[in-house]
Amino acid sequence: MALAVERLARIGASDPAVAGLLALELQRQAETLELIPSENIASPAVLDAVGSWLTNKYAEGTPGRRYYGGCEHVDRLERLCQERAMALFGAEHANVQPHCGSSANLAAYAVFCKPGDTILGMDLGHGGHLSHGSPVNFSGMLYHAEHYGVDPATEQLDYDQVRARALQVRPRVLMAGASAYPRTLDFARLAAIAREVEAAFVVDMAHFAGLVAGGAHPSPVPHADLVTLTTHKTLRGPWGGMILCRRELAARVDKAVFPGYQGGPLLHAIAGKAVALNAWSQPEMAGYAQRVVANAQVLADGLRERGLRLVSGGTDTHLMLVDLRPLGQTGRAIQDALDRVRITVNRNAIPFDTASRFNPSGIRLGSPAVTTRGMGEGEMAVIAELVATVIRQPDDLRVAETVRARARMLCDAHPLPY
Ligand code: DSN
Repeated sequence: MALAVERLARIGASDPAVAGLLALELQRQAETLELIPSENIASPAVLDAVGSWLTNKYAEGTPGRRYYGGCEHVDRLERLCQERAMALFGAEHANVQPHCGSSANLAAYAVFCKPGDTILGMDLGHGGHLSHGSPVNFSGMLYHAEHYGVDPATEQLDYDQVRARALQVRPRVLMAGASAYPRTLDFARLAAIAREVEAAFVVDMAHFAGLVAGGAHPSPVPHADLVTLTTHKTLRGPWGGMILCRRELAARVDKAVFPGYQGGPLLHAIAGKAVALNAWSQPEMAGYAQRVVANAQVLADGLRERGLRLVSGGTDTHLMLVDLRPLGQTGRAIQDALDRVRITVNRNAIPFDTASRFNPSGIRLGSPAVTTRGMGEGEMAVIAELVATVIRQPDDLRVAETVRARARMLCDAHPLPY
């Protein structure tokens, strides 16, 4: 914790209130098994890059075409980040400026659509994302959003149904990708559907970008017109977004990001993205991606062996959804019970859920953050046991005490890198 102590001392000298809250959050992270599948642990080098003096610089525009002076070094930095992204994912162009996944998605729609045009994405309740056309999100307000979902029997995508829906609604954009879908997607099949209905094919690979980077998941890049991603999930970078596309779309993508949706790029975040992308050139990162998937398998097996029902029966990726209805439990109660023992998950709707979004019928778990802490299959088997124990006895205080102590032992044996 030497790095963190030094940083906290510096912040504390100027602002003890903020330093105190940062210290508490650091302690929470250090002493918690983090199973939220969209979270991860950025390296100290990424944190240092994000916490740098690049936060002082304005650079609206793109490298070599800025609206501000003094951009010679940040131009090189942004180009370096773009080159690393293109090399890692085999893309012809990368825009590394999106502040987050949602702004990357909004820029993506703007490349192909006018307001009011039809977009077709996966239903949020079936695992999609707010920015894939939810009526409460700008994507659903600006565009005419239609949705496809999973098959009720398999809880997996039925590509014939997706095709039928696409033929019915004739979207300008077919959006694939999800935030709570535990299976890999057939990108070739989806691309063929998009071609058939003359839609642009966009893939949001925010959740599995790191798995693609490490070769543990099929890549959408050869199949899609445009790919969006976030950099803070499995990719292990700073909070942020990114867009990959073919060369001929580069100018339209760049214009959609700036001036379309954003002003000045967050150069400190771009520095962090560049550092994170560079880490993927190290051979051990492929091993990391494989371990994330293997660890998720062990977690899923352990939960199933203890009688829990997983949506779609399991996982191919880093995440899974547990259906709590057979146990008469709800997502909120189990999320809270796990919080009490310092295991963090998030409550989540499951396909065809009739419960409210605030207290849905499932929880979502994943392996990226604990894998980054160095936990392997042995630890995942223990975590499965702990999670299943709490799900079965959420209100038993003695059980909670034991589980909390065992979770803490795992955390202490695998400290944060700060
Ligand atoms: N809300 C994020 C998640 O947790 O999956 C996706 O943006």
